[in-house]
Formats: sequence, structure tokens, C-alpha cells
Amino acid sequence: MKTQVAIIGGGPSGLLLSQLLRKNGIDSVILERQTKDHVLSRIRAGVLERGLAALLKEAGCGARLEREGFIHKGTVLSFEDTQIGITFADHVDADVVVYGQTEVTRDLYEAHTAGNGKIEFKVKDVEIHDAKSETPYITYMAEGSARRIDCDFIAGCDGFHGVSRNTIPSNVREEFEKVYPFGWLGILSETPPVDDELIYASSPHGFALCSMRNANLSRYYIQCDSDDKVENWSDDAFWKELKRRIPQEAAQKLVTGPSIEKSIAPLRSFVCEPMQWGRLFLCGDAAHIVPPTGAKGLNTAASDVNYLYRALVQFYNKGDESSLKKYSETALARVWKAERFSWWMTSLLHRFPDQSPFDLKMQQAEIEFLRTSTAAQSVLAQNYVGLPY
Ligand code: FAS
Ligand code: PHB
Repeated sequence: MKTQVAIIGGGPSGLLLSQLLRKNGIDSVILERQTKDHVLSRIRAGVLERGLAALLKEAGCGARLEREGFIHKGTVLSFEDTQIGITFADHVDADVVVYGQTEVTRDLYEAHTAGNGKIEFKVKDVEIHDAKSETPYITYMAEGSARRIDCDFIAGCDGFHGVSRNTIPSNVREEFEKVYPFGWLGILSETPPVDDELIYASSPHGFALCSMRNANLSRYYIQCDSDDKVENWSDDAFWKELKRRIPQEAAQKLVTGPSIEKSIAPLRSFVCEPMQWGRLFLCGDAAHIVPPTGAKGLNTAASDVNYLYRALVQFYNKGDESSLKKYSETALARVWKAERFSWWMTSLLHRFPDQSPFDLKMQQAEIEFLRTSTAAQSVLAQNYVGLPY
């Protein structure tokens, strides 16, 4: 098979890139190792920056998001008995949209199918060849037979556990990582959200987050031990723990119900430099991971896709390779700012197993500064709604 851009990974990064390329007359093929149903069964991000919403609209996939997305004009941070309401419009001319990553992926798959996009599911043994040449290719197995795709470029959109990143030689690649000593236990429940805004809560018992998907679908998280197991947590145990971590007025009005999904996500910060090698370009989780505290994972994947798609259009339409040559530098400039914000929110709001009384005082002082400083709130708002592309 021959294509212009071979995309490894049929998650949001790969699908969005494929859709944007198709809109600009550039041919691509997606290789996905799972089934579509498996990809759509993942419950992940919930908050979209305007930049991602605009890209989805540009890709022709923004209609349902515009109809069903919840515009959020602020967020709430609570630290023990202190609550800080951040109103984005007081600081930036932007807001965010609450709309689950699952729905984004569903919309992208629908557009991909409607556009007769090419995708192969349940592929195995994907291997990248000659990425440093002008004629890279991919070999893989599908339906028991060996396949090959010859292409001009390869987009590694295959997430943290994919093959793309490790195709960059270890003596070329530099990896930066911080693994946090805790995870997030998340549940989905068909109950009304506890508040109109998201509540990021820090308590002596640990962190909790109150989020939502729609007026009758709520998403809650509590910080848990990194080696904790979902089976250790009954729904009742989860609700009881959540109530003692969020502000009391929220706890009193919390509507509980059976979980329809329950999972634990590990927390890490990770960046691979560079994000390109020859004609291989990494996008999204294939290149970087953030703790979800800043709601930056999916949104930073979107800015990578934005830079790569525009550079590819510039190459195919004008023969200009300059943006492709600068892709890694351009993408990493924004990636690192998202990493910093996600690390800062995580460090501020979580209780670390080994933290000292001094460390706690630093968290309390940071919260008090945030509560009393417009400048500090403005920095949070600018980062939360998403820095410019
Ligand atoms: P993805 O991992 O979504 O997609 C990669 C795709 O590549 C997958 O479909 C995979 O099956 C496929 N693939 C992998 N290896 C392959 C191979 N060798 N061949 C072919 N295909 C291959 N972000 C937030 O903002 N908020 C959150 O609350 C949040 N929660 C998360 C919870 C979990 C458990 C995880 C893992 C991530 C979470 N994220 C969250 C981050 C998440 O939203 C990612 O940023 C987002 O999925 C990135 O999208 P992709 O880059 O497409 O990677
Ligand atoms: C979610 O709704 O899943 C969500 C929202 C905000 C975050 C992380 C996760 O920071």
C-alpha cells in the first residue's frame, strides 16, 4: 500500500491528524492495534481548550461539541477550608468546554468513516523502517498476513506504550520523567454534578476532583496509593472518601449512585526530546505525558497535531519543509509549559506520602498567595484555558 502520511495510532491524535490532512487533500492511513470499540471504551479527559474545539471544527467534527459541550467560565480550588473561585474572564478572554474525550473520539471516528478514511484495526508487530530516508515504510501484521505501507511521512500517534518513540535511537532520544507516588481512582456515575464548576480539592486525606460529562453524568476522582487496586474500592467506600475530601457544602449536596466505570490511572510527567527523527513525527502521548491535574493531556496532543498538520500542508502545497524541520522545537516549546502547569497543580493539591511539615506549609502559603493575588490567579487562568498555539 502507498500513502502520503502513515499514522500509527487511532486515538484522538491520530484521528484528528488524519481528518485535518484529508480536509486539505492529503492522503493518510491509520494503523490501530485495538478494535474501534476498545478505543471508544476508554474514559479519559473531560476538559477541552478552545484550541482543540477550534481544530475539531476545522476538521468538520465540531457540530456535536457545539451542541452538547458545556462551556465552563471558571473553576474552583479548595484547600482544607479555603475555597478559591477562578473566573477565567477576569483574566483572559477564553473559557473551556467540558466534553468527554470519548465523545471527541466518537465524533472523529464518525467523520473518518464518512470521509472514507483508511484505517486498519487489530494490527500487530508494527515496525518503522528507514525513517531517516525520504522513503520510509512500515511493516505490520493484519489478519494473519504481513503487510507494508510505503509513505512520505510517519506520524507516531501511538500513545505512551506505542512503538514510535522507541524507533528514535536511544543515543538520539533524551527522556525526562517524574513518576508521582500516587494515582487517581476515577468513577463515572449517572448522577447530577455536585457543582456547576469543577472542584479541585486538597484535604489532609488527599486530593479529589469533582468533574462531569453532562447534567446527569458525573466524573469524580480521588488520589489513591500508586499500588492501589480498583477492587479495593466499593462504591460506598469511594463516596465516603470523596465526601471527606471536598468542601463540606459540596459533600452535603453530593448525589451518589452506582459507578458505571471505575479505574485507576497512574500519574507521571514525561517528555521525549526530540519529537521527530527524519520523517517520523511524534504527537500526543507518544511524546509526552502529564498528570491529569491540569487537564492538559488531550489538549497538548491537539497542539502537536496542529503544528504537524500545518507543516505537512505547507510541504505538500508549497514544497516548503521549513515548518517540518522545526516541528519538534515548536511543539516542545508549548509541551514544556503544559508540563510545568500540570506539575505545579499536582504538587500544590496532592498530599505526598513523604512530605514534611515544611512542605505542607509551602502548599498552604502558595494557596494563600493564590487566594489573595490577582496576578497569581491570572497565571492559573491563562494556563488552565490553554496557552496560545
Ligand atoms: P492515546 O493513548 O489516546 O491513543 C494511542 C492509540 O495508539 C491507542 O488507540 C492505542 O491502541 C494505539 N497504539 C498503541 N500502540 C500501537 C501500535 N504499536 N500499533 C498501532 N496502534 C497502537 N488527559 C486529560 O486531559 N484528563 C484526564 O483525566 C486524563 N485521564 C487519562 C487516563 C488514562 C488511563 C490515560 C492513559 C490517559 C489519560 N489522559 C487524560 C490523557 C489522555 O487523554 C491522552 O492525553 C490522550 O489519550 C492522548 O491521545 P493520543 O496521543 O491519541 O494517545
Ligand atoms: C475529567 O473530567 O475527566 C477531568 C477534568 C479535569 C481534569 C482531569 C480530568 O483536570
